Amino acid sequence: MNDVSPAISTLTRAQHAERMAAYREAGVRLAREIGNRGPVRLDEKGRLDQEILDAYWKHGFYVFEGVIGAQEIEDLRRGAAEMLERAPVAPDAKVDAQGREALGLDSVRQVYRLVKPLSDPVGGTELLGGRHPSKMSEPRPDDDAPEYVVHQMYSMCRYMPAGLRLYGHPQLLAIAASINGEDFVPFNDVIFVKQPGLGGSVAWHQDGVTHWNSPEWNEGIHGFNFQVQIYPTTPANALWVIPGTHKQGRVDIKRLVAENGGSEQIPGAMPLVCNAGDVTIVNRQTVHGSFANSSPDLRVSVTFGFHRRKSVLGAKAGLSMKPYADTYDAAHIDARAAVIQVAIDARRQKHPEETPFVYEPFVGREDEFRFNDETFERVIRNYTLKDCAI
Ligand SMILES: O=C(O)CCC(=O)C(=O)O
Repeated sequence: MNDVSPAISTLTRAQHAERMAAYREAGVRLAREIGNRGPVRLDEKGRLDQEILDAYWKHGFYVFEGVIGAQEIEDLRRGAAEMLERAPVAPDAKVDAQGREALGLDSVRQVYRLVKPLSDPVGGTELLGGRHPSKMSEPRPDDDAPEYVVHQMYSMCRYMPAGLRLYGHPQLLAIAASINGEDFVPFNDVIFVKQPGLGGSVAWHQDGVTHWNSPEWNEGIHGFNFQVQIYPTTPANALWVIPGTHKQGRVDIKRLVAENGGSEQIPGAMPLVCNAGDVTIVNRQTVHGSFANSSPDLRVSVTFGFHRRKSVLGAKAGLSMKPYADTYDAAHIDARAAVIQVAIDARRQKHPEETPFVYEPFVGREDEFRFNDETFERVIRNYTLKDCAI
C-alpha cells in the first residue's frame, strides 16, 4: 500500500525510512519480474547484443552487471572522496570543511551543488525548465545534521583523473554507439551524492526539454544517461524508474502524484539496485527520481549521458546550458566530443592492455587529441561550457 499521508514532510528521518518500507518491497518485486539486467554482451562487430538493445528499448533502462573492476572502483572512490572533501561548506563559501580554498573557485561553471539535508531542491519549482513538477517529501534530519550537504559534483573530467579515464571506457562507449549511432555526441556529466541519512531527493521527472513537440519525436530522441555505481545501491537510496514511460511522450507527473493521493510513492516504479561496479542506462524520457536518503547507506553515482548527433545539431541550448550557448553548431559539438577522444587516450595510457574504443568522428585526428598538458588546457579545462543539454 502506498503512503498517502499529506503530512509526510513533517516526518523525522527515521519515520520516513519506515514509511517507505512497503513501497520499497513492491518496487523490488517489480524489478525482479522485469529483470533487464546482466553482463555487457557485445556482438562480433563490438556493438551491443540485439537482445539487450531490445530489452532497453522495451523498458527504457538496463542494468549492466560487473562492468567496472575493483581497482578502477577504488580509484573512482578516492577521486570522488577528494572532490567531496574539497567542497565549499555552504553554497557561497570559499573554503572547505578544513578551511582550505574550496575546489573549483576558478571554474566558469558551478562545480558543486549543495542542498539542505533531506531536502528536495527543485521539485514543484520552475527551475530547469519546470521539469520536476511535483515536490518530494522532506523529512526532518537528525539533530546533528550539518546545514548543507553536497548533492551534485560537476566537471569530473577536469577534477578527477579516474573520472576522465572512465569517460573513455571502451565497453561504455560501445554501448553509446549502439544506442545513438557511431557519430554519437556527449550530453554532460554529474556525480550524484546521496549521503547516509542526509542526501536530498531528486523529484520525479523526465530529462529532455527540447523535442517533445517535434514531428520527429520518438523514444530515443533525448538520448540516455549512464550511471556508474561506485558503492552498492539499495532500494532506499537508489535511482527509481517507471518502466516504459520513455515511449509515452510527456508524462503528467503532477497528475500521477495527485491520483496517488498526493504521495510521491507512485505505483509501477522500481529501484535500480546495483553492486559497486554495475552500470545502469536510463533513457532520458523515462520518468525517474530518487527519494530523500533516510537510509544509513551512501550512494555515489557517476552519471554521464550521450545523444544522437542529429538530436543536438542545430538544437537550441537547453537546461543549464542556456546562459552559455544559443544553438549547438558543429564546432560546439566537436569541442565537447573531443573530451571523449582525450579520455580514450588517457585511458590507453593507464590501461595499455585494453583495446581502446574507436570513436568515429575523430578517426584520423587521434594525434591532435592525445592526453597531455596541452590538451588538458585546450579541451578539458573548460569543457563543461560545451555541454550539449537538450
Ligand atoms: O541519481 C539520482 O538520484 C538522479 C539522477 C537523475 O535524475 C538523472 O540522471 O537525470
